[in-house]
Amino acid sequence: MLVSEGDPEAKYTELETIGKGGFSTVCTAVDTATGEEVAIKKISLLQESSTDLCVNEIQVMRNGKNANLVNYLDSYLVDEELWLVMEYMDGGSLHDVIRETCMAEGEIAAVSRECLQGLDFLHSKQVIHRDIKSHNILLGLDGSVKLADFGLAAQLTPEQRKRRSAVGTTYWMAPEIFTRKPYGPKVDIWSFGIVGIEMVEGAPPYLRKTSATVRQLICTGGTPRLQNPRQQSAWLRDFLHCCLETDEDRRWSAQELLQHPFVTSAKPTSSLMPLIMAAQQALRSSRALSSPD
Ligand code: 3AM
Repeated sequence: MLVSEGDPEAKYTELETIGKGGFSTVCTAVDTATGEEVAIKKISLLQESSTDLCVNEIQVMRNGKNANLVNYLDSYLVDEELWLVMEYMDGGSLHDVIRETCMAEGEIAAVSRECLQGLDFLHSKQVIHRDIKSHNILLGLDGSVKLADFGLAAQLTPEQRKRRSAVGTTYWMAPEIFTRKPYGPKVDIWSFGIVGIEMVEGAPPYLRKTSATVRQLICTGGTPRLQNPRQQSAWLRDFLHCCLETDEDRRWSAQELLQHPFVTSAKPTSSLMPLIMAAQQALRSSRALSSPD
């Protein structure tokens, strides 16, 4: 019931593979009828757990049409794979920008506003993303910023208003997940605070530590501190503090954070274009250097 009938290999002409994950491959393709470029995520269904992730991802994406979420287009069953067709984000990920460039505060604020708009939308539909990190924030060359990868998302219901299972990516996970407390949408806000630190410092806190140590530090270390706080404005520091409040009840919601002066003073998304282009250029150069043929 979730997938479309028909042969996607006739509808789309594949171009190139852009990435590989555990059980999935992402490639670019062109819709032969419209000429529109799309991304196709091909997920192997041979693993039972990947089937659950797929169903989850399709359900969230289908109901999640919003300017700050990667748009779902279609899905198909092809042999033992599920093909998820979505809009192609031609500017790479925020992780690429963080790795290859240095972001100014106005740019950090612009990315924050766009991501918080996406989170506000998801949370208004009682959906928790549960894997917010810079790798899952995709960019367009026009400066657009969208949340991606809904495989771990959870739909809350009136019967189940909180979740308990420990999922996510360690460095970005909120303390209440590790302490096994029932948790809600605010875990995404903590993770976005960690993305804020990535944008300032180039990496999440505790990156070089073992995962057991990271877990312990997140549970007991309080709000992670910036390495050189005096280099940032008071608004940015306060914004991060509001995201990284260890007490879930005191942590701000996406809606509240959209009113924070750091966010309301953000530059327009078009200001991100030079940064995104610079990151893409740097990545192309390093790829050319590592494979000169
Ligand atoms: O391997 P890297 O990090 O370069 O950003 C995603 C990741 O790239 C990219 O595919 C790789 C494997 O997940 N990706 C996923 N969805 C995408 C989309 N809709 C996408 N790139 C562009 N548009």
